[in-house]
Amino acid sequence: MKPTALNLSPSFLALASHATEAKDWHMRELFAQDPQRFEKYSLDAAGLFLDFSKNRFKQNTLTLLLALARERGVEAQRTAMFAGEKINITEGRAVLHTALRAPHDAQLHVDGQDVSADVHAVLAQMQGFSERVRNGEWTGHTGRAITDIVNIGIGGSDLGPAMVCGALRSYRHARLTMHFVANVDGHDLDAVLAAVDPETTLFIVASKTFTTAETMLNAHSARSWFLRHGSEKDLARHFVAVSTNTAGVTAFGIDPANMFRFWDWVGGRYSIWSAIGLPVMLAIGYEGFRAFLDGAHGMDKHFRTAPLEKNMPVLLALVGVWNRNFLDSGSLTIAPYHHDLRRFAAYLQQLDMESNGKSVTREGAPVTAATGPVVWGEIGTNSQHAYFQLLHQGTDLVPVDFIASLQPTHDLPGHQASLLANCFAQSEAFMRGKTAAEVRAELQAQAMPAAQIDALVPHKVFAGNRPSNTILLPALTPSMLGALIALYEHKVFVQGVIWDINSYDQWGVELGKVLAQSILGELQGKPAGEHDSSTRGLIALARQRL
Ligand code: G6Q
Repeated sequence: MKPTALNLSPSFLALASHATEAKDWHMRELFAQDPQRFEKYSLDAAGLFLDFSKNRFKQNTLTLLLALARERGVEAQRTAMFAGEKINITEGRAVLHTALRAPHDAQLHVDGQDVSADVHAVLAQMQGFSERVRNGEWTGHTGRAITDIVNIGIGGSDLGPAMVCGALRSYRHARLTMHFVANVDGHDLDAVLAAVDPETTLFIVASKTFTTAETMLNAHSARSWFLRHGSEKDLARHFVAVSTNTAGVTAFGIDPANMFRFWDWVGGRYSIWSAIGLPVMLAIGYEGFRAFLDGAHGMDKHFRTAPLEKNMPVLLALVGVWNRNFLDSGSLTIAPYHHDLRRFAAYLQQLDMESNGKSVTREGAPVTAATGPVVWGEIGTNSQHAYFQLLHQGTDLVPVDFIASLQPTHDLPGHQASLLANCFAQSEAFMRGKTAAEVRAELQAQAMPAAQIDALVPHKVFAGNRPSNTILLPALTPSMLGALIALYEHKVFVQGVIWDINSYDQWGVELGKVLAQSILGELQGKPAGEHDSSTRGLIALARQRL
């Protein structure tokens, strides 16, 4: 049955009318009116803590949002995803990243394939290989142990392992340094090659399709670089692949015995849990990787079984829908207050924007309400000294997700308390703001002349009432990082269901994969094609230099 257009659904209409009242609420008052607001609007799940009380809503807002989730079929779609139904309708695929982190005894068959057995067979292969590299048994061609691992991949085959290896830096093997090359810009690979030794470097060519132009060019260049130092027969000790394309891997010259498989039901941006996570297992070991998977599985269990009103990914998603569709916020800032999470915003940017950056419904009709926000961000406290100004006093409403861990993995005195103090102070300031009376009192206490105070007050007033969530981890462990990523994956899923879009295709990315091909030919000497004058002029300029 065709679903009702979102903007005509009863709960959406009720929320739209409710939002006209909400325009007059200030969170200061909401907190003053309800001393239990924090207790009511915060929860624990899978080891994480979420405080969503600093958003502009009342209990009846939440009731309406939960009704919207039910009306849009979140529960049924959740069941369909976990059961391996082909919810990625434009590609005819199941969406089963949750199966990658399920325990050994989980039973799941899709199209006659024993998904669980396949997943655990590859995990065992990864374990055997990573243990040999880590204990020095797997050596380079001259018998020296591996010291550097270079992952060559892009998008989903780069951002996940790069972010997770950075985040779990303090758990890494002391001998192994991880490098990530994604960009077709040769400066990326060049910088890495300048820093590594061909005798002790292992390249992982990571590509689901094994056809992505950037990755193939980088892999071929790395291969040529290696062959200046070693011979063809030595390649097997220095190149392994992660892919779904055995023929492509073999054609490149990588022994299929050194290939780690995954499957078309693993989307690129959801692939960190698959063999794409091989750099993570090499860096932190099998046990660490298993803990990472288990942490995510803990969040899966919570998401799958908790009632919607006590379900962390659902509540995070609903607050996001409220901000996006009813308070007109166009973007979401991610502010991790943990230095090792410095690629986290970039990771979430892909997860969220590639999934929910869509403007037609699952049935192919234009959407009738705004979909995914622009997701961006940087670590705190650095971001406070850069763009937080606009978040405090600019004209756009930009909700913030603060993410912090209570325990650090360093033992430098004083830093952690200072970091957390900043994180909590910012969320308080976004919520409270500062009134003209408060500013005036502050300036009077400094004995400033009245005329000067009058001139300064408007500049120093903060409206406040700016929404934020705070997510706390006990510590940034493999397991808690797994839970955190899974939280956002399910949040994105819930929003996609509410907006009735396919969160699992990415035609925009596919377009990018073919667009440059014809111009590349022209830059390399083929006759110029049909272009506008700007593109023609740029190609001509570049041809003079290439
Ligand atoms: C992710 C996207 C995209 C993809 C890259 C790399 O969901 O599909 O980012 O991961 O384009 O693709 P390959 O792994 O096939 O090289």
